[in-house]
Amino acid sequence: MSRYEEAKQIYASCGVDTDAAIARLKEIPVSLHCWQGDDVIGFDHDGPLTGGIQTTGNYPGKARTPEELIADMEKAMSLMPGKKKINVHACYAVFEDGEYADRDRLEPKHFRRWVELAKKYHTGLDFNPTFFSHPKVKDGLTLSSPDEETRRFWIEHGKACIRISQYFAEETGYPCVMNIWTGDGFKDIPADRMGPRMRYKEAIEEILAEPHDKDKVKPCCESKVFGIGVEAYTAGSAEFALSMAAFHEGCLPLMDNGHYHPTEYVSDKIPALLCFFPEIALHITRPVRWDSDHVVLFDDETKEMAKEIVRCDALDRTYMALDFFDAGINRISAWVTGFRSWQKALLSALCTPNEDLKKLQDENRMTELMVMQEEMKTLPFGDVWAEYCAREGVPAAGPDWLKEIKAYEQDVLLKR
Ligand code: RNT
Ligand code: ZN
Repeated sequence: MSRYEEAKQIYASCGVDTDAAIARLKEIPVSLHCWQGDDVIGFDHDGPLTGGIQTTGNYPGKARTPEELIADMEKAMSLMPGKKKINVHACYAVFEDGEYADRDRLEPKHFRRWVELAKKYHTGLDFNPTFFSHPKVKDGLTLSSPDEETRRFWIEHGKACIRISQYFAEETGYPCVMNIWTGDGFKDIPADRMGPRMRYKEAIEEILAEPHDKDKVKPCCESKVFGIGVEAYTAGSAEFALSMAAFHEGCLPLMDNGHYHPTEYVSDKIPALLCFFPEIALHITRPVRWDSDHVVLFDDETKEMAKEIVRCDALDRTYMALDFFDAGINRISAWVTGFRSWQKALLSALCTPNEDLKKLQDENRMTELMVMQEEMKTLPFGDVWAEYCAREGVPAAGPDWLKEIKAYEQDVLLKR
């Protein structure tokens, strides 16, 4: 018997059908963020990354052009099992020679290259207006700025992005999740906390009023607790973003698991939101002591988030996107490790006898529940993972795929 056959039997004795788990996982789209490949810089400006987010490290080989970024992304995708969507930020507009459009003037044609890429992989695109790294960010504010001209510029940017999202959905045939996140806030204690939030609210309302098909474009509002240099006040706080989504039909709440106090768990927030929202969105990251955006690993909280989505039967109403950026390691292995980790988390959740465990809870058999949950952790999961990778045509074991990336580093990245 092969290792997989043996593992399959062991799982079956716990009431888990590993073949069914593998088949289901293949169909779950996970959005891969383009911004891991170039440290969140994009192609429309020369300046640094701003907006309260930071990349650290200076590993060689960063992508500098659309061609390089797309080549790197394709290399990464070739080593990931599972269904990928591609997540693009507005600052990744691809201009023809001599062409340029500021963020308020962006058009679908500036993103044709991304549509081509999505079509090549028979997949969809997600989108993000870029409300940072731009001279029109005034005193750290965009949509919440008291300056009319500044606010107008960014509202026009948001509207342009709705049109581009609609174009993405129409071209690819997949809905486009469009996430609104700004770093708007203050370093020190403000005198007016409500004013910026009222302006932010009205600005988002204007953006949402841009005509779009609600089945095709899924606008989201992402909250945050604080950013670097913006420690005292964030306009788009948790309550703000959640209420925005709750009170505006068609607007989804987006939770990034780096955007809460370290003792809070997004795994616990997922089922809470699912009680109320038909659909929710996630940014999956790994916060180390703060919103550090480390590469996602197969760790406890990552597993717990995946478990909640699976056991709430919410795979079809949760839009999952990765959001991390590490400039201190090979960027392609960062992408691959993060994507594969989330795939492992989903597979492990699908290989859990959720109904049996729920029953133990409902019957208050908490001793058995604890014992069972612990026993599940040492089942031969690695063999099921290896089988999934084999069926998806990608290498299962780390050293194999890392070898490929090392060769690419020698041949391509180090020559940049
Ligand atoms: C920042 C947010 C946001 C960004 C991306 C690049 O803290 O998480 O989602 O990471 O838009
Ligand atoms: Zn995020």
